[in-house]
Amino acid sequence: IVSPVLAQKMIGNETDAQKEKRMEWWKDDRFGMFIHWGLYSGAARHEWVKHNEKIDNAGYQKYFDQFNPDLFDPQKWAAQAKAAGMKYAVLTTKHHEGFCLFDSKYTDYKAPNTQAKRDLVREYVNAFRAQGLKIGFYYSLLDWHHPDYTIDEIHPQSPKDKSDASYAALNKNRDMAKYRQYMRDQITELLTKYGKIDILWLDFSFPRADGHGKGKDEWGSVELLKLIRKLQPGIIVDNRLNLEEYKDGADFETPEQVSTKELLKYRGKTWETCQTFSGSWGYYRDENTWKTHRQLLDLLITSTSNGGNLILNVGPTARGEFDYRATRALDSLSHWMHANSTAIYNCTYAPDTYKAPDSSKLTYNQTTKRLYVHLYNYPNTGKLILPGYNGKISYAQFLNDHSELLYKPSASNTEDLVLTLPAKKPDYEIPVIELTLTN
Ligand code: JFZ
Repeated sequence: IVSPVLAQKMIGNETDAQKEKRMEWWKDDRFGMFIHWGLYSGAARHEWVKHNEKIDNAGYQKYFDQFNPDLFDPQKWAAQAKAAGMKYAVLTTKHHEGFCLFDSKYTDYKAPNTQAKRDLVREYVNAFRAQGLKIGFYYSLLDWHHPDYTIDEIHPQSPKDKSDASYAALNKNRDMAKYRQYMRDQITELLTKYGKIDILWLDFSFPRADGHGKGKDEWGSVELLKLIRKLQPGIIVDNRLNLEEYKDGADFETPEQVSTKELLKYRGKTWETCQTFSGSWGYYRDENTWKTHRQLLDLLITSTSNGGNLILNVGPTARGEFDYRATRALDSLSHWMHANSTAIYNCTYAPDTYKAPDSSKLTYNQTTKRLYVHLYNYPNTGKLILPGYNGKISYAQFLNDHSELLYKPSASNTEDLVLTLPAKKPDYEIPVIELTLTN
């Protein structure tokens, strides 16, 4: 818990009003696509495979040698994201494995030196920008390949013996000051060579009392954030730089893989929950834990109904395609969003005066004064009670086809309204009713 006094420490001098303006599009857009793609996509068993299986650089080399994304078609990625109603994307330019999808002057460990022979980040930027999507970069602070990155608690070569002496022996030729410069140089490349970048997603901090973790001092977080703001004044930055003591040390919170129940706690904050289709972020061929369409919809609706964003992750294959399971999941979301996105974009949680009807969740557009009732269980009675809504609404319709829904005051409790619903549920997993509010 950060005390309010400490939280007043500032790195820059932006006012609250300026920040609100800068964040406006992001809050309105609500829904984005995360893309985790790298050499680990070839191993196809988790983006942490290098760490999980304690593979050294030599042992990992085969994934670099094999990398050949012959089906990579970023226009197709962008079209799939856009069809699903996603408004922005965030691509891993470098994940913990250290491999860079972009053409960096500061390393040979990059896509142009593989069979891909080109800057894949540039192609992503061009394709997504052309479709009107906002552009985000994920950049890993951790680096399990760089020779100057010190071996710590979270590293493939972390020692079994946790004594300071064994860490010191492993790190005698490693220099974090040089690694910090490497990060500044690469982030400068990313933020100067690709035009306007809308989001930077830095990942992640793990400060430890025993000194074998990493946080703001190891990353040089304050200096890094100043550099980022100087190069891209409009950019939106996540909260994983370990700058919690600064009021402007982050733009949004990042509740990761949390349940929809937990999202209720984030009301009133600025946040984006990041979620996977299947559990792993990188392509994991044999994973059998794919979320259902209903679970994905619930994440999207619950995020909006608690005033936050959802960034849903795709892990493309080593050939550069979204696999069929991801494609099917996106197709189902497209079907729902085509008809119901008005209940997501520019929406947030409803004022407390509106109680959610049975088995429903509410979203609310303050500008248009519309309330959206997401029907998790379609009533087989043909009736839906709107509790305490008498006098509060002037019109009701399904959102998907704008067909009128008739209502009248309840006979038993005149505060309530009773909506008449058709016997046949509209062809959406979770149909949405739009209520026009009288004020
Ligand atoms: C990180 C990565 O390690 C992971 O591979 C993926 O990229 C994800 C989006 O972010 O995972 C984290 C980072 C921070 C926390 C948990 C998982 N955390 O602070 O709880």
